Amino acid sequence: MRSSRTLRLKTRLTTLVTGVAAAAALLLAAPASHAADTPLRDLGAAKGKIVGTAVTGSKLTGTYGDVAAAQFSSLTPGNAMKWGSVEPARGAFDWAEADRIVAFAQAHSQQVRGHTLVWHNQNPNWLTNGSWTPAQLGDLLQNHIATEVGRYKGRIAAWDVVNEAFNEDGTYRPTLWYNGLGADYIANALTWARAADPAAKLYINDYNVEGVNAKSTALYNLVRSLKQRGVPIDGVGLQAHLVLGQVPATLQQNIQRFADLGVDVAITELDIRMTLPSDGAKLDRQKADYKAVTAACVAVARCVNLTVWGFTDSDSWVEGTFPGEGAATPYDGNYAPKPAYYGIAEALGGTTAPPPTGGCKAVYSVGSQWNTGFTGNVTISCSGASLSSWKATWTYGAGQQITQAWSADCTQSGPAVTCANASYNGTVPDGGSVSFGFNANWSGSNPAPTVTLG
Ligand code: 9MR
Repeated sequence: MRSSRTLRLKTRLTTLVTGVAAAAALLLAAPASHAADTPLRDLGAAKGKIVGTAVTGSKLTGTYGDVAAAQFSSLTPGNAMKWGSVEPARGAFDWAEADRIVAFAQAHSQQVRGHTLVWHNQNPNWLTNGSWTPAQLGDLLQNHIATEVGRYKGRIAAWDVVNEAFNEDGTYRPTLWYNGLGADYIANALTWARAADPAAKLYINDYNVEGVNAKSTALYNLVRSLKQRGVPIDGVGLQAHLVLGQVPATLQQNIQRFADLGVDVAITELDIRMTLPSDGAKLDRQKADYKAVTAACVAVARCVNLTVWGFTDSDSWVEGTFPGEGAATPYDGNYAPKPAYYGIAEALGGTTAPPPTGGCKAVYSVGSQWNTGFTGNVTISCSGASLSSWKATWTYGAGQQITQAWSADCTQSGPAVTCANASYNGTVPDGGSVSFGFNANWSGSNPAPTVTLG
């Protein structure tokens, strides 16, 4: 415990240093830096809430890993623990990505939400194409749960045991499981999961159950009856894949009614999509929506976890699934926090003002660094403003020397660097961003310069 705490502190320190580099930004409209903002995980802790994100295991390095570790106190594997991922061929298991996420979480003092054991999607072909008697199907499911939950026993805070069991009208979804085993596949799955890891909290998870409606009422009735029967059920997951401007008015009331049944509630897969392209007004609306969802969770003591389904727009399922929609997460594709991020922070009691609207800014960061060289990146982003051409300038304070640049025309004279847009990337639209990169030499120290945008 002590060593993982130390590790986390070290990581946080690294993140802080990176954050200081990221703060080397100049805002055209108003100078402000947010490097000292309290991370979401700490704001959440002060309110008794875990703040999580879905992650892709292979991406947990560099800036993606830094942000995931610094900001979130819980990770959910986006795909890595699904049956099709862990047992693609019968009896041949692949735990690599799931193990990696669990190890990362342990190293950064984060919880893991296991996702998901019983679902109608992302099952292996050998399972879905097989023909099974009910007894065989029940055995397969029991073994799957015992194997996966058993493997991670003691390391998973909560399991989404059953995922998406209902139709929109509140009837049971006809799936492999329901059709083969009847509605009690749910109670059995919960019982088997409890046997495999008595300490893990066991959830039923679904979408379109955020407000009070036919589907959430069916879920409510199921949880009530499971509790009455003594079936182990600890929580309800409200996925919250929402559309801009459509946070259900009954969200808090709905969370409360589940809490009143004596179960925990988690917002498990929050994202709020908009029609692309994004612009300042939509991003502000999205901020208000994220803030409203977070506030509803904050208002109910038993709402224990608020998890976003990917923290960056570069790691979101939305654009691939809803053509023309996207920008659904709290960070843009270049890891710059969007207004939505500050919506979450404010609802968790954060006091730092959001980035000023009506401006463009340039953020300098060091990607990788080795003994003599490093790769740098500058991201120019606009909100409530736009650019048709740009020039970023800075002065190196420790003799750094650029050797090669891409996506910009860079010249260096002594310590003075000037980088102008290339022919194809002068336009930075409202709500958009442009990045360029470079390789450079350094020795002794490599302090981040302040970038001026002109
Ligand atoms: O984010 C997941 C995406 O990468 C997969 O392609 C998709 C396949 O169905 O599943 C996504 O995650 C889903 C989650 O497991 C359950 N709720 C809905 C999520 C978005 O589809």
